[in-house]
Amino acid sequence: MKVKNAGLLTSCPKVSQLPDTDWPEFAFLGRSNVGKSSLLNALVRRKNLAHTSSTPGKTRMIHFFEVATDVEPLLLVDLPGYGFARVSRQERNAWRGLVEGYLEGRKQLRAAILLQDVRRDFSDDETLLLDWLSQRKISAVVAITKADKLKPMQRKKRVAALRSQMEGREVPIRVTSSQSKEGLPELWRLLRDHL
Ligand SMILES: Nc1nc2c(ncn2[C@@H]2O[C@H](COP(=O)(O)OP(=O)(O)OP(=O)(O)O)[C@@H](O)[C@H]2O)c(=O)[nH]1
Ligand SMILES: [Mg+2]
Repeated sequence: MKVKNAGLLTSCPKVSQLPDTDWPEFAFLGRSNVGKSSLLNALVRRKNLAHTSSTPGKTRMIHFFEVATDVEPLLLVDLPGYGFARVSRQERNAWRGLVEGYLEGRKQLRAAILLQDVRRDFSDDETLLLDWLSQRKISAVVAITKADKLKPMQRKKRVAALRSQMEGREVPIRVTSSQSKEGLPELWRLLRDHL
């Protein structure tokens, strides 16, 4: 898929303010700092369209990016990350309300892309999210991020470990790096298959 143009459509702090659009959407979901905004930028080949953060967990809004492609227009959705330390129960509940509210009610959502750092194991956060999505019949894709951080042999081992941690869940996995750009055409192809 060729990206012709991309720009911010809107940023939403509340489920009640989601944009009333009907373009197909793909949402980036994952732990804070896993590389959601970076992957989104890399996919549309724009350096800092989605803001990457040196202060994890600052993103408390859902950002919608319009993307013109050679196939059809679509939206890429940058969701706030979870799992950073020292958040109150109230903040956790706010995250849950916003993200789950979006995912549950969004008819045009074609797939949720769950990101996972190649150097870390899946935690309950990720497996519970995958099961939550599956129960709601929301298609999920796993994008393993930051592949450039490991040498080929180590990476192979880590990807195999992550595959086995999926415990038979039938979710496609792509190995990516926003830095080296590897895996991005493969991820685009997978997304296109969900259009
Ligand atoms: N080496 C390398 N670093 C990456 C890659 N992707 C992201 N990073 C770095 O990881 C950090 C976090 O990236 P973000 O894209 O801001 O992560 P995020 O998931 O959007 O974080 P939140 O918005 O806080 O939830 C930044 O310092 C990025 O430069 C990658 O593929 N390779
Ligand atoms: Mg981000």
